[in-house]
Amino acid sequence: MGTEIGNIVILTGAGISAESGIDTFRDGGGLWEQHKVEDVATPEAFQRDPDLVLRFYDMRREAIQTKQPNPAHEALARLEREWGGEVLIVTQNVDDLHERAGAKNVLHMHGTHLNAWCIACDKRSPWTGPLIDRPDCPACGAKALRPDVVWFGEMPYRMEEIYGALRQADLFVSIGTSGAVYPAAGFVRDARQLGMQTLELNLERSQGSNWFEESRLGKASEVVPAWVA
Ligand code: BJW
Repeated sequence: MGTEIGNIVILTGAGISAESGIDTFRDGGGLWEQHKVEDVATPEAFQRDPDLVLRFYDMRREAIQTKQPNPAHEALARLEREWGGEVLIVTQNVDDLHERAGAKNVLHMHGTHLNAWCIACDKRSPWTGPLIDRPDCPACGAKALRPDVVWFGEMPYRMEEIYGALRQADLFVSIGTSGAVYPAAGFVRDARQLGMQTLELNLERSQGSNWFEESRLGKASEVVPAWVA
């Protein structure tokens, strides 16, 4: 990587965790092949069939706790520690593998599996167990906990902070995301309009690939450490 770069915003998606054994959403065998997205990842689905949605998220919450960060997560944590400028990792992932690799400056724009959100009192609580049996909210006692993740039609978290960081950044890097879901898929256009350098690291060209000045294709566990080195 060149040394002229100051601040970096890195967007990550499911592809960075694929080699840790966490399914992506849209690849062959990905999560959406087993469950139609509209059946599990919308507020309407949760109203219609809460048991289906809670079971789907309970299964994934349990699974991610058995997974480990891979060399791509570790390389980004090292970059964050050693880079002279600001490094912000904006992840669409609801796992905690960036943090477990040692990264500190991580923003979860689609929420996290490891929180429960009480729709009665609006508090978020750390949560590692199941939600299917309708446990009490630790804050108010209501049986009104849902996964603290962002579903289609809901506003992703901390958008002002993300756009603020993009305005201060010199380089935008996208890793392991298909570019199918907005507003994250639009960040590369914002970055270009702001005059930033843009780089994509992905197994294959993403939907917004033409917007990137450079694409390096390959497995995250190989291309990310090679870029950071
Ligand atoms: C590898 C690899 C390896 C594999 N190494 N690579 C236009 C503008 C704005 C909004 C919209 C719009 N059009 C439609 C919308 C609405 C909608 C949307 O985007 N729909 C699309 C389907 C078109 N968006 C929303 O509703 C969002 N809210 C919203 O827009 O609010 C209004 C608003 C507007 C403007 C500004 C601000 C707000 C909310 C979206 C919520 C998404 N939620 C989910 C579920 C989260 C909970 C859960 O985990 O269940 O988030 S959907 C799912 O997709 C999940 C992911 O974070 C997200 C992105 O998926 P990702 O990470 O890209 O995974 P994949 O599987 O798609 O791709 C993996 C990639 O990795 C592939 O490219 C592989 O090749 C690669 N790969 N192995 C490297 N080893």
